[in-house]
Amino acid sequence: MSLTKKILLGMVLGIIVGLILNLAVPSAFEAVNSYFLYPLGKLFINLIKMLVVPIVIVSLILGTAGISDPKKLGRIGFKTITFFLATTAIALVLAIGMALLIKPGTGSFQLDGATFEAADAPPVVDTLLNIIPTNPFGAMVQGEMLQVIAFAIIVGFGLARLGEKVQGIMKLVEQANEVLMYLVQAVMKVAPYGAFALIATAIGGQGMEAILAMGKYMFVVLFVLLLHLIVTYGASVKLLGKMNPVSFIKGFSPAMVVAFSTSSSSATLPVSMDAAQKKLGVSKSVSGFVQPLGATINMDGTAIMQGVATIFIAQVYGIDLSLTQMLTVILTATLASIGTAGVPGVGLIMLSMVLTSVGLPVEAIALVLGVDRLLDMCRTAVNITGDAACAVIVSKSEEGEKAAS
Ligand code: DAS
Repeated sequence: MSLTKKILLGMVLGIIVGLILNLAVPSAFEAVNSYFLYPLGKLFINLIKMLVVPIVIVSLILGTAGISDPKKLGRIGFKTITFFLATTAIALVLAIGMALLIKPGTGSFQLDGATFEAADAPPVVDTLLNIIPTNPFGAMVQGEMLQVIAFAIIVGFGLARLGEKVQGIMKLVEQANEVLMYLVQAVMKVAPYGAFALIATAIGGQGMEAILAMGKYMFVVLFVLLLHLIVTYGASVKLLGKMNPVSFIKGFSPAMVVAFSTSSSSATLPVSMDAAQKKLGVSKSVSGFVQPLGATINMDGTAIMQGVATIFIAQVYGIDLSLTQMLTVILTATLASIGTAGVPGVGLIMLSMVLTSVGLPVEAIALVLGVDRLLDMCRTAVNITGDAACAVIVSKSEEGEKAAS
């Protein structure tokens, strides 16, 4: 049985066990969760988090070093960042628009309105300058992903320029990459069991009634995720990547399932790069640059959750956000999704930054916390699909550049 099928089977069993624990023997949930489900899920998540920083560093150094021509690196970098920012902005406009239209936060459950002071945003110049790490090893230890990315790209650029002189280091990085790919495959063997435990905990702990109570909120997030996948990525892959959107999704689906089960864009990186190169015809150099970068800085699915959650929470508090505040949500959610690694649950942590920026209480995250595990799985699959769509488009356009030159 393929890994994909094993993961899906693990999830179905997790849902069944979660429902049994919640409906038939709720008294047993605490014990079963404490001694079995939680440790199994936590083991799986920790194994993934352990690999994230090394994967991002090694993949990006190799990807950048694989583009020897600085002009080509500049061209690919510009196209990549432009696509990432444009699709994240579209994702947020869709999210906020649908949340305002469907109003998931209005209805029986309302809290008293509250006014909170919005935190002052750090000056933009400092934020940009801080991307260059004064201590790259400190950045790795702290998991400062933007600084880790900057360091990896700069090292990769240096390796590309020095070429033959640094063959030894290149060989070392390539072998480090082999080790990491092996370790990811080994961790993926735990994925079916991890997916089982995580879903059983989510459903066993929250129960279907809580999940249904959050039904409207979940519906809006899932609807916009699907809309973004089909319309934004489908249209861009067809029009700019000259690829049939159905073939795109079918070819990339194995990576989407792994992203769904791991809730980690970075841990799925080896599978998503393999799928992009072997099934979608993306060149190794473009895939090696675009996808590791995207796994960290491009999270459209996360931005969608943050956009909907912010409007949902404002509605629950009976607060009407002004147009300026909505624009602030778009800017903050875009910035928030750039700076963190693709690991489970980061979207919810970054949501606090978005809520603070528009003066909403951070404690309100508790309203969406219970269903976030399920939504994280879905939005992570969308996050990596956006990276793959970008890789297809950039790879296709680079073919055009090569033909023209
Ligand atoms: N789990 C994150 C990722 O890996 C997304 C999120 O937490 O929103 O992309």
